[in-house]
Amino acid sequence: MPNYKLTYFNLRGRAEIARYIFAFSGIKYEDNRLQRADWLTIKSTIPFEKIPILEVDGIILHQSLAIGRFLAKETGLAGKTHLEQAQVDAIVDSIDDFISLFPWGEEDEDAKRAIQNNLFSNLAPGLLRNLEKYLGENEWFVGNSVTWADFYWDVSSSTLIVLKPDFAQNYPKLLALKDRVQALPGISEWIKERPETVM
Ligand SMILES: N[C@@H](CCC(=O)N[C@@H](CS)C(=O)NCC(=O)O)C(=O)O
Repeated sequence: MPNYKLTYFNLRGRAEIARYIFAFSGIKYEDNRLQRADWLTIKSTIPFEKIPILEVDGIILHQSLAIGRFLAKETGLAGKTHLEQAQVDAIVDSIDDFISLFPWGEEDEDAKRAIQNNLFSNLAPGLLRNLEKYLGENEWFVGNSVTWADFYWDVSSSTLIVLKPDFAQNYPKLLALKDRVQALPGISEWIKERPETVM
């Protein structure tokens, strides 16, 4: 088993997808959570100067979804065939397109709230409707077993629910999928034991 070190802030954010995969798969890793001051001193030493990064036996991977996809492939959570993998990736990307529109770094609180409100009012319903339709009566988004797309829905929607508690309230199938993910072995324990952070 390689030596894994995941570096991010003390947040769920863009590292939580990797942490879910580690938790579900029972893989040990170092969960390195940086204070902002420490980050500023090491930022310039990191390729592409953004976190999360995952060190795999000392090789640095960046981009949370590249990290997630790599870990999913290593652990059988990426989809069973190339076709399923493309379906899984497309769900992850559809969710990420929306998440990436949020002004996470905006310091003007009024401007931030206005952009968020616009996204929740105008774009969220379409995404949620499409995700719920895609899931249909199935247990998981793709194929007949859980994949990291299901994990990504849970971690992403949990952050969005912090910003807007009723974000997914009209989508019972998507809420039930969150419950199924959160009840999975490894993940349910992780949710209880992880550091408590707002995001
Ligand atoms: N698309 C990248 C985004 C990486 C990113 O923007 N990371 C932020 C934290 S979520 C960061 O490093 N911020 C600190 C900085 O830019 O100095 C990913 O998914 O990993």
